[in-house]
Amino acid sequence: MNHANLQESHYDSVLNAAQKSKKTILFIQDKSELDYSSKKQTSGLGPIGNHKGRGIHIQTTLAVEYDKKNVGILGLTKQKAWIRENISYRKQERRSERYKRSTEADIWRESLENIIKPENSKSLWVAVGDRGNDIYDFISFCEHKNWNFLVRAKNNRKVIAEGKKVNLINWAKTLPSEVEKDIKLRGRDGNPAKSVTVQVSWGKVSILTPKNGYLKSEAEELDVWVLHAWEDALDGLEWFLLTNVPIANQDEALEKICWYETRWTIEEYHKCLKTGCAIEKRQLQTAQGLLAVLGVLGIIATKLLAMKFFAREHPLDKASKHIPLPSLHLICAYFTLSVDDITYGEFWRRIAKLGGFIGRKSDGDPGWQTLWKGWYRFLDMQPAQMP
Ligand SMILES: [Mn+2]
Repeated sequence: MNHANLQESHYDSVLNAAQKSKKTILFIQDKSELDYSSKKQTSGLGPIGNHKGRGIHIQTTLAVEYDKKNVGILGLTKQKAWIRENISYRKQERRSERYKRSTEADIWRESLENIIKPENSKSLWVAVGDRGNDIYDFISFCEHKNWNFLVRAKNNRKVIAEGKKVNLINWAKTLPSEVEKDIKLRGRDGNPAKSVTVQVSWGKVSILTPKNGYLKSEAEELDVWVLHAWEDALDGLEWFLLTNVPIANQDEALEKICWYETRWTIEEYHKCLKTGCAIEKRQLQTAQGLLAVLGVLGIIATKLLAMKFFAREHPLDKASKHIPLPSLHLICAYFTLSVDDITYGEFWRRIAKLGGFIGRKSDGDPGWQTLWKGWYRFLDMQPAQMP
């Protein structure tokens, strides 16, 4: 079994759930690297980072149900894992030749290719990505295949705005603020979480086919909206977002920003995969073995992520509504709690306690490591059951 065929049936069931949903579905993509530099005995790995480290590259597409109040994790519709080759083509290869070859930039587009939206579906499907996803070929693909997209702009590309040829970012900066929005920033690198207020403006532009000589497509003009969100502070938050979903008013502009705020779920997924299941600490002889392990753990990470989100958003729901009774009886017997009274939030904290979470008031939410450990202990308590 390899990574791809271990995950295939998971993709199918997630896609099935997305097709049945009536809510907006965000297909959030991002890249990450699994670092095995310290595992000298593992063969078959390739360069990562600045080519000094060794490991595996992954690109994950996470399907998320979105509405104004809640975010529901459905799971993966694609996860690609690959090992970069050691040799550098780039020296001998001409630029035009390089672009003929399938490159890592194509993965953003390829990740959407297996996702088919039924024609009678009334829900909105949107592909969401960060600055790495600001790729002309991706935008053009979305236009031609009727995919909605929302990506953070990186390139100050040539566009036509108000009948004039301008640079996208420069032009977007000239648009006056039309509305304000509060954005919650997660705590990062030891900094606490905080909320900031951003100004929001937007406008319509046409993207021109870049003239770099490598394009597979004919020259075309793609109509998109650019959204500028910025904090009035030195080094404050600033986003330039590109989307082909029309923006006609303030509400529609703010909604796009909410979608982009939801993008951090993919970062949380990769974090869960790395710190929770400690995938980078696995000792295996070959990279092929690691890829197969990723096939399984990559799916388990979506289940933990889904439960963590659910517990955060519905902490007071009765656990008996969502957790199979035999499992609930186990936890309640272990901690001497009442099966009828226990809430989903409490159930979840108890799982974390099994993994070593102490749970004093000052401890905040349990982290990925204790949740993952607790989940495994919990599964061990249930005879002959797999996740
Ligand atoms: Mn990224």
